[in-house]
Amino acid sequence: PAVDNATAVVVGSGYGGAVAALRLGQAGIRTLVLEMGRLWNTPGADGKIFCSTAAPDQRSMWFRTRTEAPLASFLWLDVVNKDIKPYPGALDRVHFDAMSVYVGRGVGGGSLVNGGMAVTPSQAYFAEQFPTVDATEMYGTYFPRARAMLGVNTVDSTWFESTEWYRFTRTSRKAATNAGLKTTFVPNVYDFDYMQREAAGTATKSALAQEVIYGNNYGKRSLDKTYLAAALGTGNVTVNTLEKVKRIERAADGTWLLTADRIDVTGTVVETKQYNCTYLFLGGGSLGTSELLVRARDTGALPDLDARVGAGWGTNGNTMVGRANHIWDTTGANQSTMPVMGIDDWANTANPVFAEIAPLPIGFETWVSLYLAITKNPSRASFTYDSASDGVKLGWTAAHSAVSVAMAKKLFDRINLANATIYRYDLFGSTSKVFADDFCYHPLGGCVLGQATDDYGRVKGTSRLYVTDGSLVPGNIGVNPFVTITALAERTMARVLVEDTAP
Ligand code: FAE
Repeated sequence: PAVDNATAVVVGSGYGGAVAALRLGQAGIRTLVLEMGRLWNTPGADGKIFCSTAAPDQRSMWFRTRTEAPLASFLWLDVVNKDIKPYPGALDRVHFDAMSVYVGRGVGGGSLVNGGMAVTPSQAYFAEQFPTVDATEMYGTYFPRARAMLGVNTVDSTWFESTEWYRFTRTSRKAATNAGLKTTFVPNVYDFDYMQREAAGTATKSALAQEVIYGNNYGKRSLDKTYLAAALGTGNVTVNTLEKVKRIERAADGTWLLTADRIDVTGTVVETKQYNCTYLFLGGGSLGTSELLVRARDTGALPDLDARVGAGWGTNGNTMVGRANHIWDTTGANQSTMPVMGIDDWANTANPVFAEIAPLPIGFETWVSLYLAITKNPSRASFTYDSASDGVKLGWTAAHSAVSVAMAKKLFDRINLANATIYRYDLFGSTSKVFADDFCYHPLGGCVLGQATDDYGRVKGTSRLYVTDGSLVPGNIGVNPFVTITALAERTMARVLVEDTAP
């Protein structure tokens, strides 16, 4: 095939990819972004770009015949999932042996489908996880830069205390307070002024219309509206969609050679393309980047990559759980999809947990308090190359997940005891499963900063190859990860543009 040229190529358009694209474009560097998902800017027959969780269609999930929502059932009935037509939908669930991982697909990556929670970790825990990074500089420069660019804001507390849309949060807060636990407001990138107008009936509903994991039609400042819009605005950045990078190798002249499959909306490969570039930035996320690098090392394309490429992977200690409230403690039929509060027990060194109070936005009273717990699970797993599938396997086991469950259980047993309440057994599939131990939203690691890369994301054992995404984070960051990923990418770009690309 003919080879297209760009000075820099960025693989993926999530947080890491979007930061790289903007800063390269601003530096006047001709940059091409390759994204395997589609661009979400065209309304379907119903006039909407994305579908809601209540009525999922082909736009919901990445090439599926049936949706695979995180809550598999309600009262043990499979009321949640629907048959759909295979299509490059916005949410993917990637299955490994003992863990499946939710990721976003499309221009904007995870920002299209996530809950928008924009949390900065405590400086002490950040320093513990990244001992070689100057934490003062991160908290003085790069975290504020990331938050400003991402459009982080916080719910108005007066409105929060009175609106029906956050009754579920207040009910969970009461239960936590009864157990002597601390709660804290969690910032978000969803525009809370817009949400208040939704509630007042003066704006089209999105967060208040069950839209979130399959995309938000309004209100959310996803990356296509922030970093990526600014990147395109530089005039130096182009984005090619529905192109999946398969292979990276070094050309004889030392430049990078990439091979990518272009698919159509049925998933058929319509073209195999080649690209040539001087600088290569990997922003395919923890799964995408780890797979590309492990494959490159273990097929011999880049044999000098560090042995730690593929290692240091974790789930951020994720586990979900539901509690049943008393009949008088209602959670409300109307629930905003954007979480705004967490139970913060991270300082409890015997059992650190940070649990987001999650909605169950299904339009009727359920008395369920749902939580996404982030636990300080120290388990780590590795990706290994699988030549039979030319893909990777992930060594995460059920025993690894059991550590997260045990930590979350300690916290929620405490809450149940203090409130004389019980768990819900009907939410996560046909068995009486209380804790969701088989999926996660926060894949982290696989190319850990300072291990498989230098302290700025430069991949060891080669040159002009950079990682800017969640694979840099060593398996756990104690809070929802995208602000950290964005801030680390800002730090890498500030350094690399000065030291590596100067003429
Ligand atoms: P990511 O955003 O996943 O972007 C990677 C991009 O690269 C994707 O668009 C891929 O399609 C693309 N790609 C991958 N491989 C290739 C390839 N070979 N060729 C071409 N393109 C490729 O990576 N985090 C929070 O902080 N707060 C939340 O509230 C939150 N809620 C979440 C809810 C859900 C349902 C999910 C799935 C995630 C949530 N997360 C949340 C996690 C967050 O979205 C995730 O950490 C970041 O998106 C990771 O950013 P990266 O840049 O690493």
